Amino acid sequence: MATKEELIQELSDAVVSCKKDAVIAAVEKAKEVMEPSEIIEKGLSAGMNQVGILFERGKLFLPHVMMAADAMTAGVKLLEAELPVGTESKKLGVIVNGTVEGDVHDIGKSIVSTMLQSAGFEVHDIGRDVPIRNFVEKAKEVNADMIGLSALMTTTLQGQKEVIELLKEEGLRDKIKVMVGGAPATQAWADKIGADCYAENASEAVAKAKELLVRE
Ligand code: B12
Repeated sequence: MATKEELIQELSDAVVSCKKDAVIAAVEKAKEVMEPSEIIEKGLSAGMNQVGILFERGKLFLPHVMMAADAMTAGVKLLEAELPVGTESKKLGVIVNGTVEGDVHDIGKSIVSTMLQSAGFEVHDIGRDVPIRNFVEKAKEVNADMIGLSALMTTTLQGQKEVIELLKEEGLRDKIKVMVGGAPATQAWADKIGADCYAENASEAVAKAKELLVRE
């Protein structure tokens, strides 16, 4: 029987190998002893980060990154069915979540949506490369308590600030909280643009959303 550390390594290696079959096999094995959120965060995401490092160093090329992304997505899809369905009779809050304009990275954003949903929030995932105005329009349409903004590139981070500015212009800033995330985002950035919170990963996003939206 493999140890947890070995399973985590296998999950990560499977993503780096860019092979969907290897990822699915590793997830099936890990499911027996690990929680889905742990498989995603400690195993699959670690592998994807490794892919990012190899890409940066010129050791992997874009087609490989795309294959690794596909393989990771297949693993996450397999686990979605295992995540608890939000069982609260009353939803914890309504959240609109998406990746800002100009940015097609959506793996992390989708994990955040899935985890928030399974924690009991009503989540409206509006996808990737989403125009600034659409975040605000969707939030109005569904009467959102919070907007989640993902950005994976330094060049698209600015979009998070623009959504906050548009909320202010529309007089909605006091009613709608804003949570930012994505690899280049930091707590310092969140403070600078006046976001209500920053979360480094999906588990932290759930904890922070609860802190901000759930009142006993
Ligand atoms: C996979 C990947 C891709 C895939 C994306 C597939 C997809 N469907 O998402 C593809 C191949 C399409 C791609 C394309 C490009 N990519 Co790319 N990509 C990556 C890579 C390797 C991994 C990203 C990832 O999925 N990580 C795994 C997930 C689980 O982690 P995550 O996204 O960080 O999400 C977690 C947290 O950040 C957080 N989080 C995420 N979103 C949110 C939202 C909220 C509200 C909260 C609270 C938290 C939160 O929680 C998540 C779960 O724990 C990164 C490298 C890296 N280190 O990030 C580069 C990277 C982001 N890409 C990069 C680049 C340059 C590009 C391209 C421009 C390449 C090109 N020359 O065409 C294009 C971008 C096109 C565009 N307009 O967007 C650069 C960005 C550099 C920069 N300027 O900052 C990076 C950093 C690589 C590098 N070092 O050069 N890419």
